[in-house]
Amino acid sequence: MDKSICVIGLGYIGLPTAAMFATHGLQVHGVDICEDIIRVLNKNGIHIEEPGLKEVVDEAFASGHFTVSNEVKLSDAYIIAVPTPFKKDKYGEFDGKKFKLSDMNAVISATESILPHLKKGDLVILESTSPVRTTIDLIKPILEKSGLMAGKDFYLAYSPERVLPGQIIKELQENARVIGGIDKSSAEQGKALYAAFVKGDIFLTDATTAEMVKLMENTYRDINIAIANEFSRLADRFGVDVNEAIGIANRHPRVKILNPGPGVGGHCISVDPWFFVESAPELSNLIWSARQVNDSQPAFVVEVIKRTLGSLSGKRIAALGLSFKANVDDIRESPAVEVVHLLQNEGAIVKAFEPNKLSPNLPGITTCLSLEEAIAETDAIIILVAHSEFINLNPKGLINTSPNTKVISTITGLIAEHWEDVGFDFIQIGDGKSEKSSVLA
Ligand code: SAJ
Repeated sequence: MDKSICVIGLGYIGLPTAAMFATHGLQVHGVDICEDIIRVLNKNGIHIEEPGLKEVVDEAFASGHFTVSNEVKLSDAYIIAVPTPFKKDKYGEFDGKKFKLSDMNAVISATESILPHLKKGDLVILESTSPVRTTIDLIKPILEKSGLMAGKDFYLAYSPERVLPGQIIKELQENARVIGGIDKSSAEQGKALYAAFVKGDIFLTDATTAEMVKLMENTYRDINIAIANEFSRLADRFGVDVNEAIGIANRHPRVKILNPGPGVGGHCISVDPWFFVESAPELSNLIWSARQVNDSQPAFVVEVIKRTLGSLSGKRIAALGLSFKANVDDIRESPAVEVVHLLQNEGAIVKAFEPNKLSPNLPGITTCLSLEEAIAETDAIIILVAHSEFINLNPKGLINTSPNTKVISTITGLIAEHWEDVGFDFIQIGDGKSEKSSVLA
């Protein structure tokens, strides 16, 4: 295929997608409004920590098929991959309860930036996760301001990204992809484009179904994590070790409970279910409740820490991990950051360490450049993210740096005995040890 593509938004999805097209022979122009991102990329740097991404971006530039700038360029296809966060200062309300609202400003500006270039035969694809009906009700009318008609003069489709941060390069190629067209030809044009690098199956449907599919996937996961988190609270109440109980329950052939943790973060699962609530609050009770459980999990973690340490005022705490999940550098909507803020609100003196982002821009949070610096002279070490570095920690090597320190883990994967054997007081959130109401006590 000899089409030229403009990818608008060079974030966690746009950059790998653009680079992937370029390394598969298409002429790609990447656009981002952030001048720093363009400067870094043009200097052979990269602004995102993601395994294998730097190599693909280097290869894309070396091929001569990839350019980047702040301006949209005349192309045959346009892919919109900009963020759809929620509004920070405005909420919806239903039945006396507040819900979060999507902020579609970036999608609107990206779509408007295509307008001066749009010509007959072009293909426009929205990748950003969006409320159901966005393609038809928001994107189509904006593009038709050009005087061209969607479906008649140009093709328009929705194709959500479905890749897992940490495995983006592999999943971009191997995952099944859904392409929803505003008509059949738009979906087929989308398929012809993505077939350049997608090895997984490509399913064609209409745009609104594709939007619903994407929201259903992330909402399903959110609800499943919420039940795991709720089980951790119940186990805590009953003096049961939640991970042992989950391990046994999961031996049932039709049960697969996920891992409880400090909460749900990132730019996807903690945001997308709200798009359903926003559009139909009267129909989304379960989805709404799951969001509330996951959003309040950091407060539960801090409750357990308080029970373990007593008053947190003046307590010195090392917080290990700040990213929203294991082995990524992304701190957006991170429950680990929320835990640190809540500890500080209780008067704790927190030193944080994030191995994948040594100096994150987090005003008010003290970060350390090494693990040793973070854990020196502390009353407690709180493990907030299941980074491989932390899972593979050797407790023997730490006991001298931090004697008399309690270790509180919010993640699954650390083995209590390894810590206890060398003298640490080890508590796992949901292990039922910090609550004295155990049925066995
Ligand atoms: N988490 C738990 N317990 C678990 C699994 C995850 O607490 O058992 C937490 C993580 O620590 C993290 C959050 O949930 O804070 C979300 O992490 P995740 O790995 O479940 O998902 P994301 O946000 O990295 O990526 C999701 C994926 N969606 C699904 O798995 C249905 C990915 O495929 C999507 O492309 C991505 O959202 C997206 O961009 O929408």
